[in-house]
Amino acid sequence: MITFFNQLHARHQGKFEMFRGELVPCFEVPARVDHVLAELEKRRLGLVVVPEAFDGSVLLGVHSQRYLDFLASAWDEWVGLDVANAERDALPSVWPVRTLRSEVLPSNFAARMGLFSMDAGSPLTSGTWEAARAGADCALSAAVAVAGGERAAFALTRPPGHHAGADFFGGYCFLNNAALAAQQLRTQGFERVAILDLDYHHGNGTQAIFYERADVYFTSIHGDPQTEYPFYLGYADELGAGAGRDFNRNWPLPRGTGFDVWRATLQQALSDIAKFGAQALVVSLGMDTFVGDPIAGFTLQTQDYLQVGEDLAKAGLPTVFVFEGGYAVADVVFSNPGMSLKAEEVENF
Ligand code: SP5
Ligand code: ZN
Repeated sequence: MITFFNQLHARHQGKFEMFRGELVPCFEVPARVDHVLAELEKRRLGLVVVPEAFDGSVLLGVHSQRYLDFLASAWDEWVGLDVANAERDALPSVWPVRTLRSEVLPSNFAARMGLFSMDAGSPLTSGTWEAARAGADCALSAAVAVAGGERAAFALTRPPGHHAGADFFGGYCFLNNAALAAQQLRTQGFERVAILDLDYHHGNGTQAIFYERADVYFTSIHGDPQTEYPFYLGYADELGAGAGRDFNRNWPLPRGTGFDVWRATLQQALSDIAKFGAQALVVSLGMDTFVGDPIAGFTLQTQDYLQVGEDLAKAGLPTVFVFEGGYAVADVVFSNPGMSLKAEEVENF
């Protein structure tokens, strides 16, 4: 399997996120993908390639112009407010919730930070835009490779993407890499594309982007949003709308769910993907389902991921894997012979 990786990911390096009234060190750190890369190279598990740089207009297939304009200029604006900001991450602190207007574009920077975000856990840093663009390039390149005949391609990216919507960031995500990959597959001739989101957290951004479309089926297995982030989306009654009715399916599972139940759910999701008639698959590959993950609540073990890989391979579809969450930094290591995945037993995070 070919892997796309760009070292520019490390340009996004948040310091703190808001948690229970204080700023705590970020969980989403550059070391996450560096560990995976080191293991891929050690085991010689296929080519690791730097992606081509795509034109910014490709992002408009998924994101709004005003959101992209904001992201591109946000850091300069932040430092423009106060040169001392160069040493600080930018975090939002005010949001246009119900009854407030979101179609107006305020000139105030803090107001736009809130307009274009969903939480205070996703710091915007000097290199966020550069890293996110490089990540999107990885996802797009993986889709191009699969469209060109590769059976599977892996976008080893960060920051992750599946919480990012058409016009907002959050959940550590800025550009929706899985959505961009799916859209690219559509553009290159696959009529029906399925997205299978295996991250512990519901992929609210991806769901919303395709919610009214029948050509991209979205399904997600995740911690029940009654208790788990992102809380406000990911319930079982979200089935799609308009032309997209019945092309969205969620599988919320309680915190503490183990592999037997999780795998039975995966079989159901894969069966629905087959019924949909998918011609290509995008897997939002969050590894925060691992038992040792510091911010999640499922209990999958290292050896379980080998079976996950087998189950996915049996689906028999050209597949783009896009890395999402997974915060047990030293444990989240993959082997990918023919798409199987493995989290290596190393010391606890
Ligand atoms: C891509 C992805 O996995 N995003 C997850 C975003 C989760 N954000 C909320 C994290 C809450 C952190 N809780 C810390 C608990 C420490 N004991
Ligand atoms: Zn996650």
